[in-house]
Amino acid sequence: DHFKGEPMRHPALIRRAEKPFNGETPPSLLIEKFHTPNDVFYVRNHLPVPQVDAKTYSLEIDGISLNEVSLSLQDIKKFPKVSISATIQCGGNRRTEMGKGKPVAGLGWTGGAIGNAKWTGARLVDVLRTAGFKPEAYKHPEKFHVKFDGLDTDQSGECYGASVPLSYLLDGNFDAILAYEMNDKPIPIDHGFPIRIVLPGIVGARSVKWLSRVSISDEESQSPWQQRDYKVFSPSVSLETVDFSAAPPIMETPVTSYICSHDDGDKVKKGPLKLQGYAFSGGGRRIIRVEISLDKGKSWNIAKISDTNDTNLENTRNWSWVLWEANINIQSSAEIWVKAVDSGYNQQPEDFKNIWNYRGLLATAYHKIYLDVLT
Ligand code: MTE
Ligand code: MO
Repeated sequence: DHFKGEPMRHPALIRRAEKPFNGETPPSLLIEKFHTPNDVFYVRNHLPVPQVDAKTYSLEIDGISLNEVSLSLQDIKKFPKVSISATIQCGGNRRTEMGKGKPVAGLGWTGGAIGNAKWTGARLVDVLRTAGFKPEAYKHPEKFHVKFDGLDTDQSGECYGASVPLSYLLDGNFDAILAYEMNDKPIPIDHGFPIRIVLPGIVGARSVKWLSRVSISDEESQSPWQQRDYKVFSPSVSLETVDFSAAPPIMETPVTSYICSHDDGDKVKKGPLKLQGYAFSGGGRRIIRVEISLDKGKSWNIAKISDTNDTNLENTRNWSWVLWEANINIQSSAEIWVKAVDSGYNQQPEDFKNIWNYRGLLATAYHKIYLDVLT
């Protein structure tokens, strides 16, 4: 059994698959804290969890214009210690809603395949410098890719892998962290112990856990999660007709928002009601506004959004979600809509119709729930 060494999981996680393990955070727990507690942070594994011994762990660095270097966990801890606050979200978050109109393929996540944490470790660029990394060595950075391999492998020995264009790393406002702490504790096994790369503002699939190798290459990672999954195609493309080379892998993610305090179909009392949830946008864009409608968009209430409170951390951009709350007055049963606006003035689509894709990825339409008012 390739799964016999799996860690214990918190009973509150909503289990979506067992082998490999996948569990989402109940939305009601997401709104309790700005930093999601480690033990209830969603888990998205594609393969069995690898057994890693921190004493013998080593990270290999190699590739174009780099010297081959091998670093122990102790070596990595000697680099300047940096902490950032960043949200990680699965590309499949909210897939269930997209699948309501027309079925989609993939794990049935509701809105809990997302979490926000304080990540602490070494900056990737600092570590790469020990392998001789010099930005000037790459004349056309968009032609190079930074590839990440995990220690988790399938039965044929193929590991989980992902890559990002080198241009992300050369951007001085991008915080790529080789994290060994999550919320001030060693990274839990399920989240990549002893080292995971955290690539903030980018779809969760690229933040490789149990990191074994970083390379600079003139091609993308050839892993199926880079080449086939985690790409978004036109609504008219199906698994039968898809040309995987026709779309790039998802990187920065679009603006989204979610109501966490209530479920679709909940019964509530007539009168004042507090709604709560989260909103997030990728690429380091801030959430500037969250709006609630009780009348299908005829009028909107502005929600109060949390301070992202990152002043003690070393974020170069806003990589974290906001938690929001809105005090409404509900007089009769209604559909409640939420939408968010980010600092690029991007807004969510009103419904899933024209963003539907057969894998159910980037399901970022307005979140709509029906509340039944007791009379
Ligand atoms: N890294 C490895 N090595 N193996 C994986 O299966 N899953 C990816 C990413 N990194 C994965 C991985 C995906 S799709 C997501 S959404 C995030 O990890 C989930 O991170 P989490 O389990 O810490 O929440
Ligand atoms: Mo994911």
